[in-house]
Amino acid sequence: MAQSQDLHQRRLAAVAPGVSSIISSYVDHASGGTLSDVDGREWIDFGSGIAVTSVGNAAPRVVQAVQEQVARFTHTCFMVAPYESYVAVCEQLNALTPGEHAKRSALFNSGAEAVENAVKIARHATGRPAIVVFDHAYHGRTNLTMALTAKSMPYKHRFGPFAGEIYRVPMSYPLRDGGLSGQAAAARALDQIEKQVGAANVAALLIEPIQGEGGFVVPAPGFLPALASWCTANGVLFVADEIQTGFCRTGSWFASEHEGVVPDLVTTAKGIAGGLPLAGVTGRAEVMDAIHPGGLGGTYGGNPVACAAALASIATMRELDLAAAARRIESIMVPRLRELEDDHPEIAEVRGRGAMIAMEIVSPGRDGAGGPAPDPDRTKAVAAACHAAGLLVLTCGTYGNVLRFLPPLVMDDATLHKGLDILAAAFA
Ligand code: PLZ
Repeated sequence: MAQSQDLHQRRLAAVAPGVSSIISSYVDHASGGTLSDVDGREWIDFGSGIAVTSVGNAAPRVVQAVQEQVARFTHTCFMVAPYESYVAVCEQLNALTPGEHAKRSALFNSGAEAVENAVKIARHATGRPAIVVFDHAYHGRTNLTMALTAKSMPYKHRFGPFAGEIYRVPMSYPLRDGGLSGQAAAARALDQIEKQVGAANVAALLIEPIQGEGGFVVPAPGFLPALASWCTANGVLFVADEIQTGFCRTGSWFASEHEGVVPDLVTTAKGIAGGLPLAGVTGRAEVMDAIHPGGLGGTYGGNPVACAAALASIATMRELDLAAAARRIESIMVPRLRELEDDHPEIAEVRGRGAMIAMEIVSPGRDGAGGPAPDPDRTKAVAAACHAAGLLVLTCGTYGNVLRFLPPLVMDDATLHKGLDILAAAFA
């Protein structure tokens, strides 16, 4: 820890404390499933930099593409002088996102920026003001996306006032809603929208097909299709925020596919570019074409180095079939986590899909809403024990009581098992 400790002292003097880190070791280099810190210690990576390095860290193809691009040109601004790779990334997005209809895409820098632009596009194209979001949602930290995000601490606390015309309705959360069916949970949400907002005022319904920061909440089957068909019937755009779930993470290119849902707009980021900052909005051609030239953009959106990394990442996903790799990770991880669940009553549920798997930790008794009482302290303690033993895990959830696992999709089975051994020991 010697070098990390020195770096930490420099950090305390130089870096704003509002930006915090999960571990206090400083990274030197990283690869397909491990991070190595400046003191020579190796960490098994069950976080992928929050679902970003799906193709691995410093993935060979990405490294080569970035090196070639950075030597050709680093930036022109696509709005000033365009280049092929931006167009090629949009072609890939249009081909890979759900639905066979004509599509167009636009590129940005971060997930929050993509979500902001999806809202701009939806409002402009429909001429309506209201955006509907869900309990436990996470969509970013900018002013508009803070309004869309549900959780106050740490994301919104004293950062308001927030943007208007955002309405929040109940999510389908089987562990905490008495196991409502997808149809019943959708009816509950839609009834609120109709009574409290009015369908004719709604531009878009924005939802993560599996919620990320909110707790890896997998809605009951039928919930997403019921919402999507209500949207179609009411001229409301169904916007899938696939920023965390997209690009093979859940065992298919996009999580919407598991329920046969075809969104009108899709936001992407994270896994798209192997760690370089890139994000996209992809949508029906008639929706995207509604925006006047010059209405969308930004200096860096679709930067050529990030686009080169995205094309190499997507090629890697195809070549190595990383959707199948995510399903293989699920088939190894879930049975082992269920064994733990059998031995530890504090594990209320193992859930998720592909390489996006979580465990919700509770204590005996019920919370105010009648669900199992969340145990954020034990969750933190298990995560800390994992970190002490060299396994990097993340927590999430509105109640801070969910341990989540997001390994790179290229992680080999031996490393995966080693990580799960550390987790089991941490529970013991
Ligand atoms: N939408 C579904 O998961 C980012 C953020 C962690 P940015 N999630 C990790 C944190 O504490 O800041 C995310 C997401 C979904 C949007 C975003 C926002 O993406 O690239 O972080 O802006």
